[in-house]
Amino acid sequence: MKKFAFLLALAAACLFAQTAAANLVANGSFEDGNFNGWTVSPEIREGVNWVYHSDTAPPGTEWAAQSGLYAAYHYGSTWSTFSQDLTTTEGQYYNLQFWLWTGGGTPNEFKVTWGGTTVFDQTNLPASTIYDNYNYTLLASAGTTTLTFGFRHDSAYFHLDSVSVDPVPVPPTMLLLGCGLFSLLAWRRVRPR
Ligand SMILES: [Ca+2]
Repeated sequence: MKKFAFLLALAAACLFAQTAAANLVANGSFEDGNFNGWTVSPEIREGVNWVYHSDTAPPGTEWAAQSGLYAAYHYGSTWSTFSQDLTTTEGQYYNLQFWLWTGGGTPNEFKVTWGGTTVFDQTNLPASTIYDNYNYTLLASAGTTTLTFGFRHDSAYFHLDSVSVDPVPVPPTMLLLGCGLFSLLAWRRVRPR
């Protein structure tokens, strides 16, 4: 009976372990009020690449943050990047999510890369009326994955906010199968001979 309880606890622990997940992106909502955690190229400078405090902007308007009080901004024809090295697990899928406001006007270009692979690259995006949500499921192929946002917006602003990268949970059926096999192996080891 004790062995049965042990195996039951083992299976429960196996299932519970799956629920732990955290955003890998440091300062993804820019609520530090700056670019802490990010590498910005070619420079951090107000009016080019900067973090803006939006408490005076009415919610839902262009100069409001998507979440919290701060968002990151790019303006101008200088190609600029915000990037961050993430600690990932090779073979693990991740959900990348972020929110972008496009000021409109041409030319503009917005590009996203994941470990050097282009996820999104579009020129002359139309003006936003609300922050647009972008969502991708991506596979990590190394222990470190660089996430990079690239911008050019000659006559208006890009606003980036609420960047998150979370491990994609294993599908429940696969998890149950894995836990079942693990418990079965444990059972074979502890059963009386
Ligand atoms: Ca924010």
